[in-house]
Amino acid sequence: MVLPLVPLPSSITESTGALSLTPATRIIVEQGADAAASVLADGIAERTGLHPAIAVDAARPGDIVVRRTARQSEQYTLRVGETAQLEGDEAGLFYAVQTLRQLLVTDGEAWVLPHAEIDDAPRFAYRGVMLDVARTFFDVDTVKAFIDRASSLKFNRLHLHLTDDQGWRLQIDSRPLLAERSSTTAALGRQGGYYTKDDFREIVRYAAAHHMVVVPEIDLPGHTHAIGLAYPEIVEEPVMNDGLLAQAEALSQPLPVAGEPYLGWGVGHSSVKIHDDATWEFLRDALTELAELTPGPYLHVGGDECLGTAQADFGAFIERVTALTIELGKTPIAWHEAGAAEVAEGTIGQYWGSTTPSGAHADHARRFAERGGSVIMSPSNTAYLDQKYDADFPLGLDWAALIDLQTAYEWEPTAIVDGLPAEAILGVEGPLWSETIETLNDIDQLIFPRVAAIAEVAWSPAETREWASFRERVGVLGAAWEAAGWAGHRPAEIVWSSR
Ligand code: TNX
Repeated sequence: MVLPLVPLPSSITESTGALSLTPATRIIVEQGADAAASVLADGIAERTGLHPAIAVDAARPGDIVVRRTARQSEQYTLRVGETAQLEGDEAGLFYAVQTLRQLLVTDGEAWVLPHAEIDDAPRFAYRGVMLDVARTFFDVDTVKAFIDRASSLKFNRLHLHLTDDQGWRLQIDSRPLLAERSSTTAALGRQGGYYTKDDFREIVRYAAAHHMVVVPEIDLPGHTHAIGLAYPEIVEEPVMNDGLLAQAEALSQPLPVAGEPYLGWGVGHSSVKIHDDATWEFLRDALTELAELTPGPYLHVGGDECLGTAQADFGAFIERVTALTIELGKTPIAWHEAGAAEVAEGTIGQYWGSTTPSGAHADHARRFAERGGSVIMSPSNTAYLDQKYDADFPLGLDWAALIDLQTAYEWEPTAIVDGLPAEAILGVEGPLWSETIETLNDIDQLIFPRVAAIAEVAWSPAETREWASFRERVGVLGAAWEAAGWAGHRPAEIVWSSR
């Protein structure tokens, strides 16, 4: 049977035989590998029901040895023979553990690890998933569940889309009305909510324990209608656009009205007042508190879909907000439209155009590299986790594409924007927008199995990626997801094995 490893490691050498797990199996910890040992013990217990003891001792045949070494970060090796040996730095060991969990197979009676030698390291430094907690608010436990899923596939960035027209989801002490008023609703009249600062710290802590860095986004200057429920003086009157009007009519959704909660999901109608001092006092306060709460290096400042804003005003805003972010000690990230402006040096762009760029999208993406920054690739017709698999799929939108698993898999991040040097591609992210989803089960339906495809694009060497191989591996890995309670979609593209 094929080894169900996703993302595919850089190098695998299989040999015959297998190490059997028994109640006597121990985890031997060497050189401060305690964290990885306990993650491994939990993972084995969850999958097999066995509870290996953790010990500091000489290894005996059948033991699993976890050894921390000063390898390059995120690299690891895994050797399964008479014993199993895991080596890496802290992040590398965490990934070695994820690989070992995927290797666990049952022959009907016992749980075994097939003999193999694996050497592995990621292709891209930034391997992200995004969760939109603005259109639907997801509580801390759901965010943790999302982290469990993503980290098992070696994603290392959790982008939280914390604010949008429908709601503001983070407590800001200097602007208490955001939590009190701007957070109370969500799209389609769903219940709102927000994270207290302690909630947010808990998400950051849990993410870090899973080697994921939180990338918080305050979407600006558009997608800001909700701010106007609390601080109307800094938000412009809504400006309608044809797309919004047509969509509102087709879906019988309300239009945005200043000062009232916006329950539709049309875009492009809102903006903060770009030239007012009060706006910048607000932004300085909010972004300062966010920067203090965020140990990671990035703040995402949005920049998408400002359809009612004059280009010169948009440019002035982006220039100033990216400079402010740097002043606060963080690296700004912005959606690719911001590349039309003089972004601060080092700003990272997030490309969400098509795999065949239209209009000025490619120019915008290149601009980040020209200004000493880099680009995260999230092409909406392959990497968007919120798009439907097929026309009949009950969840998801379809404006970018219908994205089946093969489409989510077969794209190459370096082949999209001509003239963007490969070194300027920081990585890959799969965004999950939440207009049409409400529950963890809905999340699972949209992300599994496609999030595995994005994981492999982000992690595995380009020359080893092959749909036929991925298809087979996912078909076997599905059983492990099911055992974990991750009830994803089961498209007919895959032959799903039952074990
Ligand atoms: C476009 S992608 C948006 C979001 C929507 C999403 C739905 C991007 C930067 N903006 O506001 O939620 O489409 O697919």
